[in-house]
Amino acid sequence: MILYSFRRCPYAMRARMALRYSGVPVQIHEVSLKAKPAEMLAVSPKGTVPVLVLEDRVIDESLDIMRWALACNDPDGWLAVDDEGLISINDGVFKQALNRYKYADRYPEQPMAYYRNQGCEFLQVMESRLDVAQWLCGERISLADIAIAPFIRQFRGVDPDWFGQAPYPRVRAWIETIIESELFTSIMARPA
Ligand SMILES: N[C@@H](CCC(=O)N[C@@H](CS)C(=O)NCC(=O)O)C(=O)O
Repeated sequence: MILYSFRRCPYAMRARMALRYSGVPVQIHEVSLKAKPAEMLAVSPKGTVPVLVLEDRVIDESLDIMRWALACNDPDGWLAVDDEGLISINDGVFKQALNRYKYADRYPEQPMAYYRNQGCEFLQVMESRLDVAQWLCGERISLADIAIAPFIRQFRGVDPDWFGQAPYPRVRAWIETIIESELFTSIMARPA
């Protein structure tokens, strides 16, 4: 099985984490987004990563790849609780705010802080959840934590000083725990 991936893509990160956690063996093919391999485009013409090529089919949406991996093997019960609603807010309004915050010079209609404030609405939802439980959906880590974390990491990376003092201490601790985990560091390791 082959996973076409791009190391810094948050969608590819979530797919790599789920695949590694499940223990399903995959060969990772790092692609250049500027020169996507013809073999990848032949099986998935929409041209986004990640793309998982199975013997009998192709899965080219990151959440579908995660769910496929967890259906194969889910040792810690990441699917015991599911929160499609939270993940879709992340992938929708939050991701849009993140893009504008990160590339604010391309969206001069509003200042950078405006887009950051839009993203903070989601951080506030997360902070409230993490105030009452250790993870986003309760006392156990779940699909939502892993699906959302790469995007929060990007948000944090736009202005780490701001993030470090923003009123979201629980989100800060949560993202640090995930980023420092063996799972995350292993999927970010550069090939030797
Ligand atoms: N809905 C897709 C989105 C994937 C996506 O947008 N990936 C970006 C990289 S982060 C991509 O491949 N963009 C195409 C390009 O930059 O040419 C998924 O969840 O897999």
